[in-house]
Amino acid sequence: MSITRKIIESHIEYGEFEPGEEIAIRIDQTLTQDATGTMAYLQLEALGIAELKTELSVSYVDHNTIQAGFENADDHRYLCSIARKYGIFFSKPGNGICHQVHLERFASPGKTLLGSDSHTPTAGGIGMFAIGAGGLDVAVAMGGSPFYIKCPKIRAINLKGKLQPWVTAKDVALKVLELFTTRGNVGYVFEYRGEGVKTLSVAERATIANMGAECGVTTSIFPSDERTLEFLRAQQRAHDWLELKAGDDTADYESEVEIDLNEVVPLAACPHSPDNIKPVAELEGTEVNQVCIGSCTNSSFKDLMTVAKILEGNKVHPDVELIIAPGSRQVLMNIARAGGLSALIDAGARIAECTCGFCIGNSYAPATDAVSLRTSNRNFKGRSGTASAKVYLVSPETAAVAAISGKITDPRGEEMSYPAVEPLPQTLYIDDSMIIKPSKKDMNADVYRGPNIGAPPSGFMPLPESIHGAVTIKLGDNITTDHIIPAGSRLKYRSNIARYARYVFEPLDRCFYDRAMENRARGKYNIIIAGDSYGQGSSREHAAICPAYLGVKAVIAKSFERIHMANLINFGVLPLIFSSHSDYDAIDMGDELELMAVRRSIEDNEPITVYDRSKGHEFGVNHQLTMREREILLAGGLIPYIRGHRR
Ligand code: MIC
Ligand code: SF4
Repeated sequence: MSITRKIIESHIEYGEFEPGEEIAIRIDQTLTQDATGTMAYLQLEALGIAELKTELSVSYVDHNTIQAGFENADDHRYLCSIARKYGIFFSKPGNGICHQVHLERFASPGKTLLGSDSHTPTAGGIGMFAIGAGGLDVAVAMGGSPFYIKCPKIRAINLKGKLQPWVTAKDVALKVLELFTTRGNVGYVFEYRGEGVKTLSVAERATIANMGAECGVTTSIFPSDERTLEFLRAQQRAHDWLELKAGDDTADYESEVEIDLNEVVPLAACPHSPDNIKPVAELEGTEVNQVCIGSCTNSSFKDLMTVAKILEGNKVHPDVELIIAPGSRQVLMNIARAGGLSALIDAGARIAECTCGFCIGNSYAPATDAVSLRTSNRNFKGRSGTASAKVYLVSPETAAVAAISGKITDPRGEEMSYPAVEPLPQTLYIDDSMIIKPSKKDMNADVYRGPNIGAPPSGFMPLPESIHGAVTIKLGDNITTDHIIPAGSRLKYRSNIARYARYVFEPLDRCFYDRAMENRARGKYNIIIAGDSYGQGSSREHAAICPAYLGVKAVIAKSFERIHMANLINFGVLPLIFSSHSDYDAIDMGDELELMAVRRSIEDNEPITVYDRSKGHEFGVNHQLTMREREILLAGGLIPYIRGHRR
């Protein structure tokens, strides 16, 4: 059996292992981060969940840590008090990025993890079946309900050979993106196997699993072997180890590809998409203004020690600013003990907190038109906080070399020999004092709610018989959730829907909010038209909640990404698919649409007829909804659906 199948079959609570069919799996662990977590816990409370049923749940604070104003701090206090009430581990701000800390301290091979962040599959590096989801789905899983997904198709990625000096796991992740792009991978698991796997440490595997999120897969997973045991031993968690390997029979795999690690070269994802891949050699000479090293993709001990060794005895180029955000306090403490931190400071790096920071665009935004080289995983236009910036995603090695030379440089041309740093120090220093352990749940504990803590979404209405609305915006392909609802400086409103909703589509069309409100005031629904791969990127359910709050009732697109589609359904917004792409071409912004007998069509699992009143023509739209999803939509969303089932 494949590893994927082994874990799914040992956790299945509904359905059978049949790719494409709906299944529900038991969730052993959950994680939340603050930017999605406040809403997740507000919904947990609203659902009246009194007790957590998971083996372990952790609440991290790593995204919203700027604290320019009371809002972030209010959220942190709310999260801390909720953790105490429910018996959840609470990782304080500054302790690190959720995925890095979870890998170090909690992730276990063979178990399932559901996280309210799209990079939750990072834990696939340790052999965990780890999936990203919206906060509401995570809240429901904390209450003990299984998680529903389409049983994945499995693509085997066979690794052979060994990476050459200066070529890294990040280059493998970028190679995978070059092969499979950011679209067309919905419903897949990328399962890594082959001789090459054992040449990679857990941190390197985690880097590759992390960026599977950019392909849009359900998750990525590696075997659990001797290298995994090595990692867990260093973390003093050998007891969490279990061997996990796939059999020789490849019948479970829908397809197989081979990557020869010897052949991989340093790569870069060029502006403005993680799949716009070019060899670094082709970009040589491009002037660089900013270099940012860190994020949940590349901030392990090895990553940062390698950077430190490259920078040792050098200075950051006068025209470059170098920002380094260690992935966790454990990494920071260990590079400090190993002398790496002083090498970074000596070279002239700006040392940032162990948080997401630059990656989410809430700090260290580049200058106008600047070229920024980053080791993070997303370079969508404007995500850095500067719309005109050009962001390239590269390995820490390529980033460090550019920080010295001031130009994009193929690191293989370096005179120095490759600093082959061990994955972890001889003795790993571990101190969990910034993780507050739940003593035991205290349902009477006070929950702190400052003025930034709004109410969770409410007022859900069952799906109407028909929908009369206007096309409020017409979009192209590859619209990301960063386009739908920006993070960066707007992040602090995550727990305040009415306020945050003002920024829906802000990066694309600043008038969307006014138009949507006007339609809503006139009793008309808002309808979004989009191209392929709508909702790429993050798991933020605000990209569904905020449009729903503005009266968006349907998105008609050529195709959807998994997590966003699930979030739309959870908040009662219909994700509909054009039957014919020429209908997309015919439609314009402002067109008045009538989705006729929509309720009945959803009940009967039939296509829906749309009448474009402005153009005077009809067209058909489909959906790819399971029975449960149709029931959720009929009820008006997951919360009313759950309440209905309790009655
Ligand atoms: C991201 O990398 O885009 C985020 C910020 O981590 C998101 C979560 C969020 O929007 O809060 C993600 O990846 O899910
Ligand atoms: Fe944080 Fe960036 Fe990772 Fe998202 S991708 S969890 S913002 S470091």
